[in-house]
Amino acid sequence: MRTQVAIIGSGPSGLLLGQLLNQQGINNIILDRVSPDYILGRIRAGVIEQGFVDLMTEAGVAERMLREGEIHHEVDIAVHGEYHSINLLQLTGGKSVTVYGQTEITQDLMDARNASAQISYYGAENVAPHDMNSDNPYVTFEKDGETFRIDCDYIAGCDGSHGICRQSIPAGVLTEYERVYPFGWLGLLSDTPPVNFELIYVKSDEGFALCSKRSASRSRYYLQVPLDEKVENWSDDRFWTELKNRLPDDAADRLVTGPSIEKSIAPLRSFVVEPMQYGRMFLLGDAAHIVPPTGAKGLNLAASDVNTLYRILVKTYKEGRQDLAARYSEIALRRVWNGVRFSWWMTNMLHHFYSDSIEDKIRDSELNFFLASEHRRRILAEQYVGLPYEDIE
Ligand code: RFL
Ligand code: PHB
Repeated sequence: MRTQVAIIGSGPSGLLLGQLLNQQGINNIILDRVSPDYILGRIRAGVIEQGFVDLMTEAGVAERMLREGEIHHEVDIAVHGEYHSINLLQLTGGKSVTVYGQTEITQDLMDARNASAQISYYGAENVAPHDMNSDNPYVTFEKDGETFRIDCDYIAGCDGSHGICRQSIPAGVLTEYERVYPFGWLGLLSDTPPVNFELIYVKSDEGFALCSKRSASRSRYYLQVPLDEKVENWSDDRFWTELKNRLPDDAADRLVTGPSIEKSIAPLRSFVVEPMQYGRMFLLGDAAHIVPPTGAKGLNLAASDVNTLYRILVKTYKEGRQDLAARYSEIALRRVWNGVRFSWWMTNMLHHFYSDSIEDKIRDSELNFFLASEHRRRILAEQYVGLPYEDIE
């Protein structure tokens, strides 16, 4: 087989890139090792920046997002029982975020893919990129006992944090930067009305908690837990009791509990590789960087990588700009590092580090400092709604 762009990974990065390229008449094949249902079963992000909504609109897949997604002009931060409202709209001169689940985005993109003429292979085993540093890269994989080869111009590594693309780059090419935090997030999804219209990020003596949602009848809550905590130790009852414990009193009184639909623990880390490319293979989204979810930036950074590569490839194919592909990593990384810094900063300020050290007191002081004045809240708001995408010249 031959295609222009071989895309490894059918998460939001791979699907969105495939859809945007398809719309420009650039052929692509998507490979994923698991099934569509498995991908749709992962409960992850919920807060979407305007730039991402605009990109989905450009890709022709934002119709349901615009209809069903909730626009949020505000986000609340509760510190030891006291609320601080961050008025995103006013602080950023008119910007807001959309609350719409990653599962729904993935579903919308899969529907568009199915309606297109582009090919996808799910359940693809032993996927491997080859000759990425030559002008003739190719990808091999196995399916139903048969081996396939895809010759292509470029390979897009959209295969998440444990994918094969990053691992296939020879030793010594990449530099890895990593920070592991001493805690994870225990998430619970339930068909109960959310405790609040706005999201509430909660700092309490017992640790961080987050009240989020997927709709007016579906809630998503998170609790900071120590790194070695096991999900089996958390009955629904224990989760709700601990959440009430951490929430401000009025929210604890309003909280509607119910059976969980999903419960899982995600460890928190910050991770970046440089460069985000090797010859004709590019790394996008979680394949290149991981951020702790505190700033809601993971999926949004994946979208900005897609935006960068998409615009570079369109100029490459349509305007013959052969110089641009080599600049993907340098352009993408500028925005990535902003997101990594913001997520790290929010994580530091809002979590309990179980240390009772001077750093804990300084983190408390920093949070209070940033919440205390309008121009400091603006710094937080501008980053929460998302920094602008860079133009590709
Ligand atoms: P994905 O979604 O991991 O998709 C990668 C795909 O690649 C496939 N794959 C392979 N295919 C073939 N061969 C191989 N060898 C392969 N290895 C892997 C996988 O099967 C998979 O289908 O990466 P992508 O597309 O880059 O998307 C990234 C996002 O999923 C991630 O950044 C966000 O979910 C992070 N995140 C959040 N981001 C936000 O912007 N806002 C949020 O509110 C937010 N909340 C979250 C989050 C992540 C969380 N967890 C569980 C990590 C909340 C949580 C709890
Ligand atoms: C979510 O709804 O899953 C969510 C929202 C905000 C975050 C992280 C996760 O910062």
